[in-house]
Amino acid sequence: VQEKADYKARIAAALKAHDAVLVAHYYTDPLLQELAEETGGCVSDSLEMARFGKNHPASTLVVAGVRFMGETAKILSPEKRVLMPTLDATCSLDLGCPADEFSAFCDQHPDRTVVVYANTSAAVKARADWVVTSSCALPIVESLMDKGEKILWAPDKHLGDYIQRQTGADMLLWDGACIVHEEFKAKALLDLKAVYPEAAVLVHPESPASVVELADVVGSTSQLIRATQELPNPTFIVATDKGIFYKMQQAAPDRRLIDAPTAGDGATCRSCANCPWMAMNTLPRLLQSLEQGTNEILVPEQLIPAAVRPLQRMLDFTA
Ligand code: CIZ
Ligand code: SF4
Repeated sequence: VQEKADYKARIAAALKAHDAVLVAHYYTDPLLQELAEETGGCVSDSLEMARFGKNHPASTLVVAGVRFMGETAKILSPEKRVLMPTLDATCSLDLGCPADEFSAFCDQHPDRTVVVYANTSAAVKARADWVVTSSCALPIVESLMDKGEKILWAPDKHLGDYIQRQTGADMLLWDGACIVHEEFKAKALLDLKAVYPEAAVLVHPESPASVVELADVVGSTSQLIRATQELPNPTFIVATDKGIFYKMQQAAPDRRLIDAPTAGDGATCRSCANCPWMAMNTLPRLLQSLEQGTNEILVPEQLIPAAVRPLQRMLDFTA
C-alpha cells in the first residue's frame, strides 16, 4: 500500500515537472484511473480520451490504454509529445486488420464509404472516410445511410453486425473481434439472470449477438455507466471489461455490480473479462516513461493528414 502511494506521489510530481497530463481508459487498473482523476487528467472512453487530449493545454500527453489510443492522440495533436506506460499494449482488433490487406479490401469496393472503428492503426485510419467509436457508431452510420451511402465496416464484426441490425444499413463487414468481449457466454449469462431476476443486463456491443440479445441496455462504456444511474434496478450484470467497475461503482455507489460470465455455468463462475493489453499499464511503467521520456508514440508524418481527416469528422459529428 505504501509502495503504491509512493508511486502515485512520484508520478503526480513528474506530471507537473514535465507539463504532462494523464488520460486513462475505463479498462485500465483502477489505480491509474484514480491517479488521472487526482491529477486533473481524464478517465473516459476512447472518444472522450481523444477529445480531452486534443483540447488540453499540456505539452505532453500520457495515455494509459492501448496503442491505438496513443496514436489517435498523436494524430490529433502532432505538436504534443505522447507517452505511454508501454508500447506493447495492442488490441486484437488492430492486430486483425493489417493496413495492406485492409487497403486491398477497400480497393475492391470503391463504391462503399469506409467506416473504421477507433481500435485500428494510424495506417488503417488513413484509408478511412470515417472513424467511429462504439458511443457514436450508430448515429454516424444512420446519417450515412440517410445519404444513401453503402458502407465498408472494419474491424469488429460483432459491433458491425449489431449496427447493421439496428439501422438496416448496407454494410460489408471485416472479420475482426475483440478477444475479451467475444468470451462472454449466453448460456451462462442466462443462468446468472435466473439467480438475480432483479438485475438489468448491460452489454457492450463488441460481444457476440447471442449475448447482446439478452441485454437490457447495449452501449459503449460511457453509455453503460450512465445506465447504472438511469435504470431503477438495484443490481446490474455487466458484460464488458472489469476495469469499468471502478467508475461504475463511483457513479452508482448504492448498486450491486456483477461481472457477466466468460465461462462456466453462470452462478458459480467468477472468471471475468480483463483485457491483457490494458493490464500492461502499471504504475512503475508509467513513472519510468515519464521520468525517462521513453515509450514515446510516433506516427509517420506522411500518414497524419489522411488519418486526421476521418478522426476530425468524428469529433465534429459528436461535438
Ligand atoms: O473495447 C475497447 O477497447 C473500447 C470500448 C474502447 C472505447 O471505445 O473506449
Ligand atoms: Fe482491444 Fe478488446 Fe482490449 Fe478493447 S478490450 S483494447 S477491443 S482487445
